[in-house]
Amino acid sequence: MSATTVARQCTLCEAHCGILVTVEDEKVTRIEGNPEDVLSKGYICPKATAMGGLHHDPDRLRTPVRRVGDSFEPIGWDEAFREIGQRLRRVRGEHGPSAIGMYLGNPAAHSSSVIYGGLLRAVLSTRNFFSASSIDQFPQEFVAWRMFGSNVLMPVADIDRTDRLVIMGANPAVSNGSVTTMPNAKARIREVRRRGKVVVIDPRRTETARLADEHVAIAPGGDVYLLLAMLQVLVTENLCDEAKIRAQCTGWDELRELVSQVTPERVGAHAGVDADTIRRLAREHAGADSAVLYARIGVCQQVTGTLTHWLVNAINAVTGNLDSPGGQMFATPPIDVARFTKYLPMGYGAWTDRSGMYKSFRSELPVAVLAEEIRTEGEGQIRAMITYAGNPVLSTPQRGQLGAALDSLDFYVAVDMYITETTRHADIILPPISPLEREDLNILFPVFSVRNNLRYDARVFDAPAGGLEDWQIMARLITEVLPLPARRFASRLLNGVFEQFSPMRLATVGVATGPYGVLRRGFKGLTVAKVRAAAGGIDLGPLQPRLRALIGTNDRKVHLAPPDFLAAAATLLEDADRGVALTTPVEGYDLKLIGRRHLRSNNSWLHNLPPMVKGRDRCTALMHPADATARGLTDGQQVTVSSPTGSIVVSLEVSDDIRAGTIAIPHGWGHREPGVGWQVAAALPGANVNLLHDPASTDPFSGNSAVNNTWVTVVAALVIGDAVVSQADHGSVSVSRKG
Ligand SMILES: Nc1nc2c(c(=O)[nH]1)N[C@H]1C(S)=C(S)[C@@H](COP(=O)(O)OP(=O)(O)OC[C@H]3O[C@@H](n4cnc5c(=O)[nH]c(N)nc54)[C@H](O)[C@@H]3O)O[C@H]1N2
Ligand SMILES: Nc1nc2c(c(=O)[nH]1)N[C@H]1C(S)=C(S)[C@@H](COP(=O)(O)OP(=O)(O)OC[C@H]3O[C@@H](n4cnc5c(=O)[nH]c(N)nc54)[C@H](O)[C@@H]3O)O[C@H]1N2
Ligand code: SF4
Ligand SMILES: [Mo]
Repeated sequence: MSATTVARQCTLCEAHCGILVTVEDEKVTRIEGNPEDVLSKGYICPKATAMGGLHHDPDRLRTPVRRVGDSFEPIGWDEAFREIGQRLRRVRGEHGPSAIGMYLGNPAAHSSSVIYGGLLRAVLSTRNFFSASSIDQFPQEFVAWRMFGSNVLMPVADIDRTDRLVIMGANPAVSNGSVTTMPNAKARIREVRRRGKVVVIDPRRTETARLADEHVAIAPGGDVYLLLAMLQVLVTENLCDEAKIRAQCTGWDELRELVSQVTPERVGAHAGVDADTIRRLAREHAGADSAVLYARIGVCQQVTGTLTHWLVNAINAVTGNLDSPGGQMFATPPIDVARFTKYLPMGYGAWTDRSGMYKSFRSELPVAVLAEEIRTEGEGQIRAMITYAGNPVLSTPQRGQLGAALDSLDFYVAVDMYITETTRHADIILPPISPLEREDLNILFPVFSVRNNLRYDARVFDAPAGGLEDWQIMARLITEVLPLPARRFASRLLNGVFEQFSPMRLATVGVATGPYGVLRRGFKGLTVAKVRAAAGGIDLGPLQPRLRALIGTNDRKVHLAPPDFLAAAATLLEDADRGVALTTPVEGYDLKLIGRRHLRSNNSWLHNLPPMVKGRDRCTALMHPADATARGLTDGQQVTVSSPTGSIVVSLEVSDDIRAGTIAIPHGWGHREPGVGWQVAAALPGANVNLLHDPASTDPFSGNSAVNNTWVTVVAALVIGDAVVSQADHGSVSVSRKG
């Protein structure tokens, strides 16, 4: 058999690295980096080969399945959609549109099918829409909306041109960048070092920190104090770009007043960073020709998520680094999403969850209340669910209640290719075809890329007969939930119409009418046909200053000092002066738990592929030697980690890479539930760290889950013979074999 090689992208994470996939005899035999890819230039990480592994994984579902008792049996697509339609319509008829909830997970954003996911959400018009965004970038979107007038205007760090890169709460050497798409972040960081300086602010000496010139091991949760004090130094030492600020921003006087008394000496101890370092960080940021402070989920998943990202943007703005090369910029993507979305209402507080604690933001509710909204009886209760490409049982804090909540539903349909900890509770699971069987255009991530670009995904395998893509599944769900007269006839008609409007076709129109498109630039302009023909995509140049064109605030200025942000910061400072800081331990708990990502893992769903899990256990608690010694604990030992919310057992990894007083455990593990289809993952299950996080711990502005904000204790796990006895899973004692 001859081999064929196809160029496309790895769609596992935001980097979307260009890959060359070689197929022999219907088998993927090699996956390499594509040197012609305009953004990744040949780089891939070890996860790229998982694209082949996923395709061939025997545990991946290839047909819809229906629950029968405790197991699933295959059913046909038509039968599945008919049943789903009947049951969803019944729930809505009896209880109204909000009785159907929907959760959209992370991989949905990695294909253009997400357009149809959005359409389904609109057609459902439910108040109970949730997504992984509310345990991820919600604070950044919230800040973008309040400062720049649109949630899409999350600025990109122009790292390829900056002279100074300060990374706060992100580990791009492992994650390859997020909300700043930067495949091969390591090489880009090395380039910044050649031009200038790289600083990493992180409680752990991460893979990124090892590449940097300087590592500041901040106390978890201390960033807000550090940033306020940096601003104080910038203001009192007159290090700000006054002319640019006056031209670009409003709120400068209010911001200055807030920070004027926040000296590094006053708050340094709360940040866990000494005053001299804070002063130097501020002076160096102002002194560099260009500088960018780039922050991501380490500081999003905090009760101060919104405040921290506000201060990050403010520091970049007041030092003259907003909307200029080497600073924070906005991309010019081929489909200029930010141009139209700035007119969309954010619907902030248009409704709340039923407890009244959480406001809707961009017309969705924080995932932190998902289980509660299913469990709490009465008017407005969720009685049916649709999940699309998400695993919230593992990926979100729900006090371990979400599985049982999903079981209690009248009906639950999951769109996923695996029987996971979440989808195992479904009545029907609808699997899309494998990513290698779909053709696509990367339309979302050029909005956040470090260079303007457009890249295409060719099919490696023909779509199997009868297989559906996610968007086709979404389209069929839409026709089932629409109130149609003469249903059978009308839905057939509508399905025919949808088939003509594939996301690829829609994108073709979007690109043609976009900033580089043929409609604007004539025959030399960009078309999808040209991108298809270019095996590594098309580079559209470096980021350009364009805030004036994009800004959506009423006065077309950057809002440096939203009054509610000022008030919240003032309260934090008063509390800190009283000795109650976010870094002060709570009674009975003495270690701060943070998260950690690994290069061969991607949230919860690559643990079923042997090459991704080989080697030693990675679901460990990382602890500083001083903390281990103080507790009489040793490396490799099984320990019980407990918070007021729950406890789990993991093995201990002792290392001075982590700041004393802090421990780090990765999320996405805990493949222990019965009936899950992941056979490889079940053999090396790890533990679900989200059982430790209190769902009520959230950023008060956006409702984002504050999973880097949990105080815990760690003790030796009780071991009897070769079994570990743990108080895990909310008090129920469980016994499992060691190792
Ligand atoms: N404690 C803690 N929790 C966290 C985080 C943390 O740092 N700490 N990080 C959070 C973040 S940033 C995120 S993004 C979330 C992720 O949270 P989720 O999006 O809820 O979960 P994933 O683990 O990404 O699960 C993705 C699911 O989609 C399925 N899938 C994969 N590809 C496709 C596809 O093409 N189509 C369909 N239909 N299904 C597909 C997979 O089989 C898997 O079941 O986790 C969050 N949870
Ligand atoms: N290999 C791999 N790559 C991935 C993913 C994956 O699971 N695995 N997930 C993808 C997804 S969905 C996302 S959203 C991105 C996320 O990409 P990143 O934002 O880079 O995420 P993390 O690697 O979790 O880095 C967060 C860092 O914040 C630090 N941190 C924790 N608490 C604090 C704090 O209080 N202050 C400061 N300053 N730092 C703190 C942690 O130690 C950690 O190093 O990665 C994407 N890429
Ligand atoms: S960084 Fe790795 S997982 Fe992410 S797109 Fe590139 S190869 Fe795929
Ligand atoms: Mo994420």
